[in-house]
Amino acid sequence: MLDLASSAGPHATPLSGGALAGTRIERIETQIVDIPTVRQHKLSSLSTTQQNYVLVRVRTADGVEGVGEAATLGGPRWSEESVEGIKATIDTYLAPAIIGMEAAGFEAVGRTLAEAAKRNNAAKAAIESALFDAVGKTLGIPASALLGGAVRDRIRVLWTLASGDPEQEVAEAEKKLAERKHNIFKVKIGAKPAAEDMARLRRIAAALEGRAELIVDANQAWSETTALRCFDEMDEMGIALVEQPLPAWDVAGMARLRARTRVPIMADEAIFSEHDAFVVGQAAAADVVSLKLVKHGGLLGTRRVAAVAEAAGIGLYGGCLLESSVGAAAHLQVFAALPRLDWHCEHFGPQILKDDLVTAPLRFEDFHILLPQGPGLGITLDEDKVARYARG
Ligand code: MUC
Ligand code: MG
Repeated sequence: MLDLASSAGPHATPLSGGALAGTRIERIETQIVDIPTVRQHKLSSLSTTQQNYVLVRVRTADGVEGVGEAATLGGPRWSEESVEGIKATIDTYLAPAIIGMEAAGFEAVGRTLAEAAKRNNAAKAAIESALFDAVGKTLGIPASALLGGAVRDRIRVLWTLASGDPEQEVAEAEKKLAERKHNIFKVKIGAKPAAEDMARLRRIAAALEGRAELIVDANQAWSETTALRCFDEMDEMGIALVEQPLPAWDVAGMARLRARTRVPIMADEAIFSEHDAFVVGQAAAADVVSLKLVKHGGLLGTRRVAAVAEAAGIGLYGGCLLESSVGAAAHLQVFAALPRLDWHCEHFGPQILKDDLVTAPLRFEDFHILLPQGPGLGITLDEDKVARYARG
């Protein structure tokens, strides 16, 4: 059997001829862009007023350019990757390893990237997104068609309340409801003592009662005892889902918590790889998983995690890291092709940015985000905007 990836290295044998004959990867370029947010976004361990991305452009032999994006949140504080590190890793290790390979050989490229660098999932995800964009454009089909085909053209989308000021948050939620953009809200908690967060949540829950659903994200902030106390209160308030209440490593704690509460638990930072999903599933430690390209290393990795989670009875939620329309579009392409996505998605990123990087930003309509139409990821970079927000 001819092995196309490992021994072949940078000049793997072409996988296919015909329409894909010209998808040999010729050039990969990276660029850091910084876009301010419309307000401060506060998580348990970080606060930010600008989003930082690495844009990746892959050019194929026949001149097609594919685009991908790696998002970070607050530098290397949400996960270990920063835009500076992502750019350096791609430029120095990942790009040279796959120049000359066929863009359409997604699995072969993925294996070569895995050999070139451990983890670095956001960096790998941005490259893979650009490959899907380039191949989709080459064939004139959406990336979702390369993943089995879309089963939905829109996804219910929630908004995150994260200023930390409950009065501002109620006003923000009211505006989103009135605009019919969002009627599920995720409240970011964990930056303050739990009692203060519970009071804040009560205020928001009372104001929106009967008109919106609420979920919360503690971003690993709590101990098991704090979580137990809060879960009872949140159950009373009707909170629909609690995301990552305990540190990512505390899978056993999540399982104990889950056994003692009626409020469903979502794993976010606890599940990066499909192996993590297997461990969490085996421990019965979560009801739902938040899927993100930056965690799973790309569209194919996201599908692998989704498959393992589903096999363990864990529901799927379309997570984000406040991507621009570029990164959000890549997520929507894979989310649209998942047979089930029971817990909706949170790709509000393009709406929290003061500006976007594409000529036609993603559309939000009637509490849904729409899958962009068109080949590849379905978006086109606005080069003026890219130049305006490019670092340096
Ligand atoms: C996270 O932990 O879920 C996604 C939405 C948000 O407000 O923060 C991010 C990261
Ligand atoms: Mg989260």
